[in-house]
Amino acid sequence: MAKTPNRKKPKASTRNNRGTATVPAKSGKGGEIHQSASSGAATLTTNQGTPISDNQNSLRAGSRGPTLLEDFIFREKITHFDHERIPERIVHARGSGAHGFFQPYQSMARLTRAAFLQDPKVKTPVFVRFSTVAGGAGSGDTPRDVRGFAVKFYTSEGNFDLVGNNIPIFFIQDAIKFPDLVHSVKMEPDRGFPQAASAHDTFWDFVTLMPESMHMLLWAMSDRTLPRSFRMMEGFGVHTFRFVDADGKSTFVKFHWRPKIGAASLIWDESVKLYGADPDSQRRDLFEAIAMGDFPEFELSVQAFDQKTADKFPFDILDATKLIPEEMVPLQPVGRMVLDRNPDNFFAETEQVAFHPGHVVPGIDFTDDPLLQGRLFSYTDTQLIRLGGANFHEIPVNRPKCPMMNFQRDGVRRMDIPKGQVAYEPNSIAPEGPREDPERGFASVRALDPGDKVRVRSETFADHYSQPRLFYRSMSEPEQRHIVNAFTFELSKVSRPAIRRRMLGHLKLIDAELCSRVEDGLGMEGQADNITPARPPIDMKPSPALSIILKAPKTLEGRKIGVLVTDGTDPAFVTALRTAVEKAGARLQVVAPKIGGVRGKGGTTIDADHQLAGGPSIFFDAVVVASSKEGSAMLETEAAAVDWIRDAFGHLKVIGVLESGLGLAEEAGVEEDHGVVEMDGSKDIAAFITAAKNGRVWDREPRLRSPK
Ligand code: HDE
Repeated sequence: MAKTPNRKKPKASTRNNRGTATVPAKSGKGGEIHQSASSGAATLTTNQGTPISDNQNSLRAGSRGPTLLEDFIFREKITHFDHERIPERIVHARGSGAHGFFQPYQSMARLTRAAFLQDPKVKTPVFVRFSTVAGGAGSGDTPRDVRGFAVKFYTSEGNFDLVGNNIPIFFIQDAIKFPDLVHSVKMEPDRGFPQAASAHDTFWDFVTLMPESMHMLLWAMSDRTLPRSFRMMEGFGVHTFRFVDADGKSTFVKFHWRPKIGAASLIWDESVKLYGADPDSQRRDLFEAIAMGDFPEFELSVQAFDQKTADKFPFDILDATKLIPEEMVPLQPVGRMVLDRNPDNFFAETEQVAFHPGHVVPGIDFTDDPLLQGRLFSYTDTQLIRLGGANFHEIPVNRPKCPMMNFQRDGVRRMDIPKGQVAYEPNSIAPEGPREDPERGFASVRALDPGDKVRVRSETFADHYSQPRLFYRSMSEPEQRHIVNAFTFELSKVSRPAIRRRMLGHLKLIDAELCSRVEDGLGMEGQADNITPARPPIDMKPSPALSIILKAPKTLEGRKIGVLVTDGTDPAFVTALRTAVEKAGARLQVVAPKIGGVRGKGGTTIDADHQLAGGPSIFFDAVVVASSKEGSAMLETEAAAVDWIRDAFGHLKVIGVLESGLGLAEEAGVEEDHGVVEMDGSKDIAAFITAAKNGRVWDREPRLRSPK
């Protein structure tokens, strides 16, 4: 039997009674933590038993250069990881898709030769898949999680996939850490839970040992991971890419998507309740909006800059844990995407769509970001196992809509039937067959500056604290409160105090006030670890553009309003309310004690969209209590009705209350503030609409929950 290297038991002294191992560690050049097998821990090996010297860095040409194909350790690890789940996606398993089109505002020829960005008259078909990351395909839609924002452009020169997220940065700097990250956040392997949640020991154990993840953790604990709907979130390409013009000149670009109706988020208590009340809320929202003709629309912009500009930044543009504040490089609008058709079949399209950051077209190219370089390997590989073989490009949703011809042949589930005697090139037998096209063909930017073959993180990646500090300090007061709350909640679910102390130590480096607020929330004042940063943080100028609340438009477009009715409610009021709500671009839904509707004043039936217990106020952005006097009295002893109003108030929503419903509202604990609009019939509908356009009543929040 082969001898397993180093199977010694860890020394007793390396494990404390809380189960947190104190494994010896030292910092790499980029500030990443290396835990070593000295002092009795087992040696990490490949599946062939080869000892691994560095599990933090892939092999690359120079510390900032591209990853080398030779890296059998990285490839084995990633390949194994890619094949771990059949057939759901290992990450982003739960997603929702939509068809649509993209149209540029003007020609972008000065920056790129990409065919689909040349002519404002040309509409390019797209398929989009929005997703959560951590949960399985059957999990719910509203955990605290990053959202995927993947767009396939079927251009006239091939498919371009912009496989992004709703957060502009990422947890890790090197793709070799991705399997570790995902394993830490997924269900813990011995117990099979928690599903779709980061609030558990293994996630926080891992990320607190990865200082590079601090910036992403700040975003993950912010409102960004609780989007109100897929239609109301921003999207980002994350990595620095390149645009390449017709002369071969390249410009760095960062891709941004902005929702036309503005970004908006849920609040935590609401998302928890929504998870139970409607686990499909975001899938349903997207599907219904498109089915009703209220087409989601997003604007694509780029931040474009050259090497000289990049050299001036206090961070490395190849480091995916950093963003470029818009105040430093403004957004240039490129065009708009409209999602106007639901998939015909969820499995055939949404489940089988195969995105890949390596699907690029002439005019768009990569940089040497080590995260992007790793992704360029991973995505084809994962489709091979998920979609069963090399012919996944023939599945209708993946098939390019431009001519596609080459001499690749056969394989499992080949659909095309290629004709002719020739399956190679060059040939002299089939002169009409496809050949190279030096003019139109894809040409990689010649930017290679190969250094030594090293497994080293670039020193320019070592600042892990300045940008989380920038992010925290750029938030509005309510958003800062939510970040404090989220850290407090998540760390309270971590059973090992040592891990909590480690996270507090990182927070202290990010912002002392943030740290003490979280310490206070945990009841762990003064317990933050002392952590020495690889590089001391610097103060960057706050970027208000990073806040959702500070740039929220005053609008009801795409929102939903709920009205609570009972027998005796005035149908004319409901009709007038519907007209005003629809005029503001929103939808009105009627909630009644019974799904059969109510007998309104004068005997007219008012139809219901929801029965009370099945239509909680969590479904709506603002609500109106239009119960009659008798109806209100009856509902005062009905928990679902009291909760309906209490939750709307607790979730900081604007509440319109007809005089006849005031008693019920009081019973539910509603207190006067500028978000509670008392209504004396239809004449006050305009005042309600104006208040509701302002969105949530943020200054109500400190009255209701900590931190005050
Ligand atoms: Fe992905 N990622 N990823 N990812 N990713 C996948 O590909 C991977 C990363 C993103 O709706 C997988 O087809 C590695 C960053 C989206 O179908 C897999 C690394 C960003 C989607 C994979 C990353 C993303 C995926 C799983 C570290 C934002 C869903 C199924 C280098 C820019 C696309 C699949 C859809 C899916 C690998 C990091 C976005 C396993 C190795 C950073 C939106 O190939």
